[in-house]
Amino acid sequence: MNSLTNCAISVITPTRNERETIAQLLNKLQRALTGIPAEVIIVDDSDDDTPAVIKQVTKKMRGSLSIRCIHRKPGPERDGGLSSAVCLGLAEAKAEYAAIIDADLQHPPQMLRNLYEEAREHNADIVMATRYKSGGSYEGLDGAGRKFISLGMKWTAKILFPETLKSVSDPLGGFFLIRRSIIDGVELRPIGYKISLEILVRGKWNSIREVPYQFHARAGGQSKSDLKQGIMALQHMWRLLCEAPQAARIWKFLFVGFCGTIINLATFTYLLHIGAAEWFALVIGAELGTLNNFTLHNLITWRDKRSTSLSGLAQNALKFHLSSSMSIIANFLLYALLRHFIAIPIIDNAVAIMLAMIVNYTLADTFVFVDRGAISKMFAAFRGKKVLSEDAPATSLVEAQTAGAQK
Ligand SMILES: Nc1nc2c(ncn2[C@@H]2O[C@H](COP(=O)(O)OP(=O)(O)O)[C@@H](O)[C@H]2O)c(=O)[nH]1
Ligand SMILES: [Mg+2]
Repeated sequence: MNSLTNCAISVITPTRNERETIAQLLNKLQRALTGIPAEVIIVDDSDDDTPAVIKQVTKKMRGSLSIRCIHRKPGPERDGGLSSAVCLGLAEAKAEYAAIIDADLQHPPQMLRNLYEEAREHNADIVMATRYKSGGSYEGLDGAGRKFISLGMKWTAKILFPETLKSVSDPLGGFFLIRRSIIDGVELRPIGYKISLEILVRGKWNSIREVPYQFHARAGGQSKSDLKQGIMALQHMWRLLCEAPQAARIWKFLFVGFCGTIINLATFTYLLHIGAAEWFALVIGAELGTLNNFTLHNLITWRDKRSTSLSGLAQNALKFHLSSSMSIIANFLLYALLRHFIAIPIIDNAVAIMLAMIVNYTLADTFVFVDRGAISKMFAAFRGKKVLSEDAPATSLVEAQTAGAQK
C-alpha cells in the first residue's frame, strides 16, 4: 500500500466473487480520480480468486491511487455480508469523504469525480447518485420484477421516513459519497444491502445533493441479490423505526394520537355508562387521553428530547397541555372558517382536524420537546462559555461553571 498523506477521498468497494470486473473497476477508478489524492478499500468476501486478481492489477498499476484489499475469511468474519463489509470499509477509511461503489460496474466509476466535486462545491454532507431523476435511469436493473421491487421499496422507505427522505429520490441506492464526520459516534447496524438508508436515517447530516446517473447492467459475474434481500430491507426499516429515535416521528406521533383517542373515547363512554355528567365525562376523557399522549411521546415519539429531571418533566407536561389546548382551539377556528367555503360539515371537520394535528405536531416538536442541551449550547456559544445540558450530572455542571469562571 502506498503511504497516505492528505487523502481526500476513501472509495469503499465491497466484493464477493467479482474476478471478472474488479480489474476494470480499479483501472477506471484510477482514471476517474486522477489528481485527487484517494485510497480504495476493497472489503472482500470472495471464494474465487478475486484477491489474487486485485494483487496482480495493483502491482501493474502506476499512479497515486492507494489500493488496499481486506479479505475476510469464510465464517463469522463475514456475518452481515455486504453491509458489514461497507461498515468495515468506513471504519478503515481515512479521508474527509468516503464513497461507496459496487464492483460490478453497475455504478459508473467515472461519476465518482462528479460526486466528489458536487460535495466540495456545495459543502454537502451527502451526495447521492440517483437513478430516479431526469438524466438518470434504472434500466440496468434485471427484469420488470426487480424494477417493480426497487420502486416499491423506495416508496416504502420514503413513506416510512418522510422527514428524513423528503428530498432524496434514491434512498436505497448503493452509490453515494458522505462526509465521514456525519457518522462519527454513530452506531451503524444495517441489515442487508441498504447501507445508504442506514446512513441517511442515523447519520448527523444537514445538507444533501443528488447527481443523476444511469444504472448499467452488470459487466460480468453474477448478482448476489435475491428475494431474501427484499425481506431483509423490510427488517432493516423496522429496526430503524424502533431504534432511531428521530426516525419516522410523524408516524409515531400519529400512532400515539390514535391510542389517546381510544383512551379518551373509552373513558368518555364508561363514565356516561355509570351515570356521570356529560361535561365531566368529556373533561376526564380528554385529560386521560392527553396524559396518555404525553407519556407515550416521552417514551416513543420524542424519547431523544425528553427531560429526565422531575422539574423538566412537569414543565413539559404543562406545555403539552397548553399546546394540546391550542390545537383544539385551532380545530374549532378552522372548522368555523371552512364552514364558509364548503357546506359539508364532515369534510370541514376532517380538514380542520388534520390541520389541527399539524399544529399539535409542530408545537410539540418546537415548543414542548426541545433539545435543552442544544439550546444551552447555542446560548453558551453565543456567550463564549461552555454549559452542559440541564440533565447533566451535577459534577459536570460544577466543572463547566468553574471552567466558565476561569475564562
Ligand atoms: N464483501 C461483500 N460484498 C458483497 C456481498 N454481497 C454482495 N457484495 C458486493 O456488493 C455489490 C453489490 O452486489 P450485487 O450482487 O451486484 O447486488 P445487486 O446489484 O443488487 O444485484 C457487488 O460489488 C458485490 O460483489 C457480500 O456478502 N460481501
Ligand atoms: Mg450489482
